[in-house]
Amino acid sequence: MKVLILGADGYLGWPTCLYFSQRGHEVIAVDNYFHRNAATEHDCESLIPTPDLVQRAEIWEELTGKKIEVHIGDVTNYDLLLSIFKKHKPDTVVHYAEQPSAPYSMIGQKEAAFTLQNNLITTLNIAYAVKEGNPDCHIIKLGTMGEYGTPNIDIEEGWLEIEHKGRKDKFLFPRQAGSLYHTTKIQDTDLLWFYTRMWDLRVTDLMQGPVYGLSTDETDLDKRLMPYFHYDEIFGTVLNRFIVQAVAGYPLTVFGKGNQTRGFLNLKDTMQCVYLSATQPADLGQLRVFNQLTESFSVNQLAEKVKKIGDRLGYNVKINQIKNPRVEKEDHYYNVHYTGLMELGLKPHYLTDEILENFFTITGQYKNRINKDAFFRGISWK
Ligand code: USQ
Repeated sequence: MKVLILGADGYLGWPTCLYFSQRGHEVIAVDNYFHRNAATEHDCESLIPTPDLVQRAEIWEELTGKKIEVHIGDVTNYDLLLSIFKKHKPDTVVHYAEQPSAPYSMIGQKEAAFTLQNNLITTLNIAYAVKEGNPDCHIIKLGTMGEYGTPNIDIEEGWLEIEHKGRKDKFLFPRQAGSLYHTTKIQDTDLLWFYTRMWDLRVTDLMQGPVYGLSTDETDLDKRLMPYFHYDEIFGTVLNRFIVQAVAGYPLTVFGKGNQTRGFLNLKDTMQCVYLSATQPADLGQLRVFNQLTESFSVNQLAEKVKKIGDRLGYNVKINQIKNPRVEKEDHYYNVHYTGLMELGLKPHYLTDEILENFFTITGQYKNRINKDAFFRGISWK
């Protein structure tokens, strides 16, 4: 398979490049270094020293003899994207080329405008590049569980059959986002659904929950191959932040009551989900939606788990409930259906004590690089 990975330098993008390359597929990697530049601008660099994408591809080739072709460029530039599509004719495109942070999208007008423009134009360009460059190409888009919000009914896998005044039809599950970033993910699902109906695209939309971890079989080969790992308030996800906070001796930042519940998954399982979707693609004219999570936890449950293992390792972990800077329900119903990826063959790595211990061990090696000022800046939703 030829796989085009857009947003290849990011936390998920780079391990995905390695995962496909290791399994013998031809990988073309594209990134514009948005998140590196934003991390420098906001003083929240990766915990782990991370060579740039070109250097990492060279390191990978030295170690394995496998080549990843890198293009540094912006997917909002349609001519660039189309030329890549025409040159490589990918079988699959994996779309990570979005501004991925809810807090970033809520900083102010400039960041909101960037998020809206970047996330919608990249998605639009991909739909056009597939149509004009290789109409058979399977689009795998990273969506988010946050598109559904926290409704007071079960969350189905993408679609909902509705009976209204004696008639039935099937619709995308109702969505109500909790940040501008999540709103753009709803909008890009809508864009792809529109063009799937118009042009018979084949699309898989992976509605992913917050990811944790910094280790895959491929990134473990060499420290220089590890993912760009955020623990800061802007780009870090909650469990990744809690582990680094515990290592730094900083009280865990539980927002509000901490009963907010989300569906989580290990970084290794993101790799599996994307790979299983690519090797068993959607049909032409199908928007296939999978809910991408392996288990649900409240923020409090995560904090307790981190404290238990951290204390056992001698970190004396404190938990601090702070005023929630976000606007979100702190007590809510949460029951998600997610059987589709299991049916494709997903074998989950659940959040065991052993996985947490291993996470502490790796993170502890970078303790002297932790910037405590990045943990909390109070980016407010109001
Ligand atoms: N939270 C805390 N303390 C923190 C950080 C977060 O209590 O220090 C809480 C938040 O208030 C929220 C929950 O933890 O209730 C999850 O927050 P998060 O920062 O881990 O995740 P979120 O902002 O929702 O976004 C992340 C990724 C995004 C992805 C999304 C999946 O950055 O790209 O789409 O997870 S989901 O949350 O299911 O929408």
